[in-house]
Amino acid sequence: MTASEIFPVPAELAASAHVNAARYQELYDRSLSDPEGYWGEVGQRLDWIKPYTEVKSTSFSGDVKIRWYEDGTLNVSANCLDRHLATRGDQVAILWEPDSPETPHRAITYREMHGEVCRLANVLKARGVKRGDRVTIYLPMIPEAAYAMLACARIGAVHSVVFGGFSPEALAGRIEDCGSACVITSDEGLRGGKPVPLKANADQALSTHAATAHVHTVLVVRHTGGKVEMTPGRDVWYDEECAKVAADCPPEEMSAEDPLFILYTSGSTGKPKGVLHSSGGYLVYAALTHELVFDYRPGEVYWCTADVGWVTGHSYIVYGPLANGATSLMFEGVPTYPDASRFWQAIDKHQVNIFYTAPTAIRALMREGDSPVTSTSRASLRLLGSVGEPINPEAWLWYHRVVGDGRCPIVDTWWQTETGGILISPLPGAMALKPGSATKPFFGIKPVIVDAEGVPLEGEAEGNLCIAESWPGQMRTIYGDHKRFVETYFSTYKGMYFTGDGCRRDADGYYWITGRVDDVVNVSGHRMGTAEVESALVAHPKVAEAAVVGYPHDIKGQGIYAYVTLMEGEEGSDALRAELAKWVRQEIGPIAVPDLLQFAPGLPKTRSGKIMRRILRKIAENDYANLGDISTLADPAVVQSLIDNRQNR
Ligand code: 6R9
Repeated sequence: MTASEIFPVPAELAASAHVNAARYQELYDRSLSDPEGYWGEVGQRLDWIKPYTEVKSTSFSGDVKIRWYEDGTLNVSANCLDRHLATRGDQVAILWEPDSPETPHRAITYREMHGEVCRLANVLKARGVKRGDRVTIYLPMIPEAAYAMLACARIGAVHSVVFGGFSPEALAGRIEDCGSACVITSDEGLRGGKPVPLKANADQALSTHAATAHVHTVLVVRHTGGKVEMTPGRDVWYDEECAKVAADCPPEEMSAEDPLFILYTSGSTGKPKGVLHSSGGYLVYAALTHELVFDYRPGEVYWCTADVGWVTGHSYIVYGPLANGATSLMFEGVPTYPDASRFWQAIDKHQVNIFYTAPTAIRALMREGDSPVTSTSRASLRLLGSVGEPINPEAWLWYHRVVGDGRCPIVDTWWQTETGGILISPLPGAMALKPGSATKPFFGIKPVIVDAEGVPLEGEAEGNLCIAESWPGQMRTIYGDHKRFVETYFSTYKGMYFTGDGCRRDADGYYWITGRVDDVVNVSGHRMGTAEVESALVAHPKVAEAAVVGYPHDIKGQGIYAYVTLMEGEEGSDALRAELAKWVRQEIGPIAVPDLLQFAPGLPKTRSGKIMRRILRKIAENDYANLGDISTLADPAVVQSLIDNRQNR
């Protein structure tokens, strides 16, 4: 199987990259043996108002305390903007590519962005927003989203970005949980040519939830010009308010440990958790990983396709790139609008050098065949990245061969909302690549694979992934619920951070994330990674995407239920079912063959592209009454269609 192929570091890259193999080993060893020394030096990449003298003060036991650069003070927005003005004030900070290629793009320089952020910071102050207050940002992918984040950082307010695709219900819950008194939104968003009624959603959230009555200000960006209702006193136009204030706003001096933002993320149980990140440690980690993992060089155009409502957008569209003085491309639209060539055309248009996207997008585009890609040049591309879920070797190889013309290394970056930045990933000048493996830990990261009893496993091993030592980008707590923080992450395996992911380490010390451990099925006593079965199914030429879950089975304990989306133009049939069963048997073995296989034209996905297996599990279990909250799905209608076509035999 080609998936076992190894892709060596291109010689030219080994010579020119920030980090080569020898340097990686040297720095990695040092970062573990002398974390104070290593992180103390690295922290100096930021501008501190008062330099830190204490680097690390962390404990994973008892009450769990995580503090980095504790006595230092800084301002995050000054680090992302002001300090670049003297050297690269006229360089583009944000390159904005709109939903439609017909709409003109925007190029905002560091100097312009500094003015925009200062004005907005002054507007927030004029509306009574103070240091420590929470501000909810509910915006589409427009530059104002980045301005809003940095304006909060400038005055010491804590932002909570809520993905523009979330429902009024979800928005209200998040406003309520953190008690934010100000919401920044826009008239409408635009995705794939369709308007998204953001202001109307915000109105609905605020009018139907009494617990949000403390919201005193809704700041509305004029984006599409769509008609909206304005509640006098509460609602004001962003442009009108910005015109009234000065374009200068001195940055607030913040402690390294003051919170920078809250970002809500779902766990396996309960309501979304407000993951809280710090100012100093978070920015050090986001900036360092952005520079080294993407081997970013001054002047390059870097494009991360994530949404700012997702942690990837926080760390790798806004904070990391801007702290590094990079040019960060922000895209408003979707990969398939107006057609499946959109990404590749935008790469040519803006001469993008580094491109970072998610496996779900890669698979969706792969399904459209090679010609939408090969009709473009992509000669500017140098490096590709992947994030969000395990990338199956089939998609990896296509991304490498077709999108990257076989010349661009792929960094498969494993991390989480909780980790703030990338923890396991190739450094492209240092690691040979194995398709489907996130390869090796970043500096300071000490992965530990444990068995079900929590016993650390050495060498080649498979088990649950924990991290033994803290790193500066780690979340500090769950907003308002430190007890839940300790219970969720530090009580399963004492003294270690538990990631919730399964992982295998091979003979070369490479890490392979096998998916959430809650997605593992046990068939007749055999442990089976659902991702493994999915990967096998997707490797079949007629399959575009697959999601696999376990369901109760009388004899085997658990059976395997597979939902399969076929390539455009393919028809589901019993013959194809049998063909796929045979295929999986060949790829992995008889224990991996799905017991039930349903052809599904669409899968339930969050707007960030993650398949919601929780829902698929319920459908597989015939438990339709307890589907839970489906409001966060990109297309809630797929759920009924899946139920209607459920397989029983
Ligand atoms: C950044 C982000 C975190 C979960 C994580 C894991 C999965 C992310 C991955 C990956 C395999 C990768 N995940 N990147 N699995 N390989 N390169 O996605 O954060 O939304 O919090 O999700 O996503 O299961 O635990 P978040």
